[in-house]
Amino acid sequence: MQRFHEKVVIVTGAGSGMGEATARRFSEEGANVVLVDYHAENVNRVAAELPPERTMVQVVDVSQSFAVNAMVSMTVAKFGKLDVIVNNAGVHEAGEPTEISDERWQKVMDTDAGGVFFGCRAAIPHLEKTRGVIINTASVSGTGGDWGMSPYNAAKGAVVNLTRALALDLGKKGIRVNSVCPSLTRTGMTEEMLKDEALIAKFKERIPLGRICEPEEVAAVIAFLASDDASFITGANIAVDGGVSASNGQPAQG
Ligand code: NAD
Ligand code: HBR
Repeated sequence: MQRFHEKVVIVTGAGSGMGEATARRFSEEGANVVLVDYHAENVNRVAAELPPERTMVQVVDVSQSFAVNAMVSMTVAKFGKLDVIVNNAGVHEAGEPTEISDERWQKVMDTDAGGVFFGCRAAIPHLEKTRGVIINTASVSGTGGDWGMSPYNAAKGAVVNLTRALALDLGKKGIRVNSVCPSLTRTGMTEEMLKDEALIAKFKERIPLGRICEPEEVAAVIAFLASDDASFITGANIAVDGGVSASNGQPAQG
């Protein structure tokens, strides 16, 4: 499929995990892709495997609004327009609430919530011209609480409701805004968790499909939401969770 031929797509957090898989997917489908990450080595490694004439790298910290504004301006300066922005970069902070320092709270809020808002805000004037699309990476952690993840839950909850609010504000401009809400996915963020076999067994018990998500499975949903196949979908927070959110929380019997 070449659904994104001549489209211009920004993907943040493209140096690893879901962002990497998403950048590769858009590139495979013909897009001009701007790969953004603050980890220069990783994002350059991913970009080196994509067609140079359709690929741009920007080393940006998405928690800094001036840098995000420049990211969008430089994209439009190079490719002439913007069709899609995927606000995906994120960090995870966990622990008992009393153990969370001001700095850790601020880091997750500034990156996971602030970075998403800054990306949306900078992109809007350009997306209005192309009747473009915003996709944010939220999480199942944005639609319900987790034990020991209060800062992350707060930040992802902000992304979920920001997605709804922006869909209201931008619908008349022809801009669609959606999010994906994955459950545990095999990426850099979860590398340590995935080594804990007892923990993963507990996760699998709670996932009706009985396995961990792969980053390419999230990328496929992001590509769908960015495509014309999703032309009447806006304000939706789409679970990509193997069925986790179908449960009311009671344990399996038998
Ligand atoms: P990852 O760590 O593999 O990738 C995240 C990327 O974002 C990294 O390359 C990192 O360098 C980059 N990044 C972090 N902070 C940044 C900043 N301030 N500026 C620019 N780049 C920054 O993790 P992932 O799981 O692929 O994470 C992608 C998104 O998916 C995140 O928003 C995460 O919260 C979300 N998510 C992850 C899971 C999971 O289980 N892995 C589940 C649900 C949602
Ligand atoms: C744990 C998983 O749901 C996440 C990091 O979002």
